[in-house]
Amino acid sequence: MERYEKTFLVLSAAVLVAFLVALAYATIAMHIELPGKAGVIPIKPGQNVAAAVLATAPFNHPGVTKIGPDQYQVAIVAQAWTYYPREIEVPAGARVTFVVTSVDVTHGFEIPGTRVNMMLIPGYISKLSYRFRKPGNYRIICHEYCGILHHTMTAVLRVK
Ligand SMILES: [Cu+2]
Repeated sequence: MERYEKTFLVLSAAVLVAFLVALAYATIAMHIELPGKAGVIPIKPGQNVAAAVLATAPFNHPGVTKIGPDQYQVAIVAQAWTYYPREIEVPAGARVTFVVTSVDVTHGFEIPGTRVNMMLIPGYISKLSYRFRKPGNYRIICHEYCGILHHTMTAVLRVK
């Protein structure tokens, strides 16, 4: 075997092992994973995803709901190239649980400067809780390329 061939094989194997370690670290240590079974929109045979999403609570009435003392649920529907609703208001310091889904293609849901960062897959429900301690306007952005107007896909979260 050529010396270079051997080096190439060893390097290839090392890169593969490095990727597997990174994948294991992301799933086991950082808990980055796809939404589980609990977060699926029930779709009837012949029904399209958009109709199913809009017929399923809480997405039939998206928006902010007080679910407990100092706890709020924010239901959001993502669609190329906007979010419903586009303006959300929550009190500072409260625990905010985002329940988000997409009606068409894969979208993103990120609030820069926080750990709020989810992928929205059509028919799946993405859920994440966060406490906004600092009042201000937070921009919600789509960070999964979703078409020609992807860069315009934003919403505003006002923390008062
Ligand atoms: Cu996008």
